[in-house]
Amino acid sequence: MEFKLYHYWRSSCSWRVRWALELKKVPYQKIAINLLSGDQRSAAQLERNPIGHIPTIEIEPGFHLSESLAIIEWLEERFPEPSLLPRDPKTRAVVREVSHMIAGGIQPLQNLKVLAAVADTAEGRNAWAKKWIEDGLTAVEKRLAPFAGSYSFGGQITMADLCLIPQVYNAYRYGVDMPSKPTLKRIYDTCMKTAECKRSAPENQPDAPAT
Ligand SMILES: N[C@@H](CCC(=O)N[C@@H](CS)C(=O)NCC(=O)O)C(=O)O
Repeated sequence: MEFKLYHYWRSSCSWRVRWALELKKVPYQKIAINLLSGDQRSAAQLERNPIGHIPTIEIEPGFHLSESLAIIEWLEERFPEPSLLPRDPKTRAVVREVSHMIAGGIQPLQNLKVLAAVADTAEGRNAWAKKWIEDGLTAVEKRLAPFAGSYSFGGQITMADLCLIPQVYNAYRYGVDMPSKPTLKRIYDTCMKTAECKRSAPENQPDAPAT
């Protein structure tokens, strides 16, 4: 049976999971949940994920899993190759640390429902998102510098890259200064050239608006 991924083209959390599925060559079907229309709060999506977020994956009829890092960890256990975690236990733990810094400490602050609650104007929402992405990525730059190679952790694409690249993509959207984060910028440029990253990128999703 093919997995069903409930996602949105521009959702950074969805991109993490799409990229993992591409890397592990797992076939899946994409079902668009339009965040701007509020589809994440439809009765059907709340049934799948009561907090009203995407991504959600259906791994067998009636069995859904949400939270991108839980989905990626499940994929890692179910489809171990290529691995998205290094073998060394300490480095493995730091991969998880950086993934959670982004998934727990940066992305939630720019969620649509948070932006709507913190400011009434697009200008105010953009300034808030930019401030917290800037703050968070400055910390990630510092934390990753000693570990980084072509990717966040040496020469292996890990779960940390799956979190980082969509976050840097959003940093560009909000006008965050990236030249001051040379490690992150280098990793972003390298990853964006890989086939799986490109295939899972927002603009290449069927629900992305035609340009
Ligand atoms: N911690 C969750 C966060 C999921 C999340 O915040 N998803 C966003 C899109 S990236 C969303 O559904 N937002 C809906 C909203 O703000 O109403 C994960 O990693 O999957």
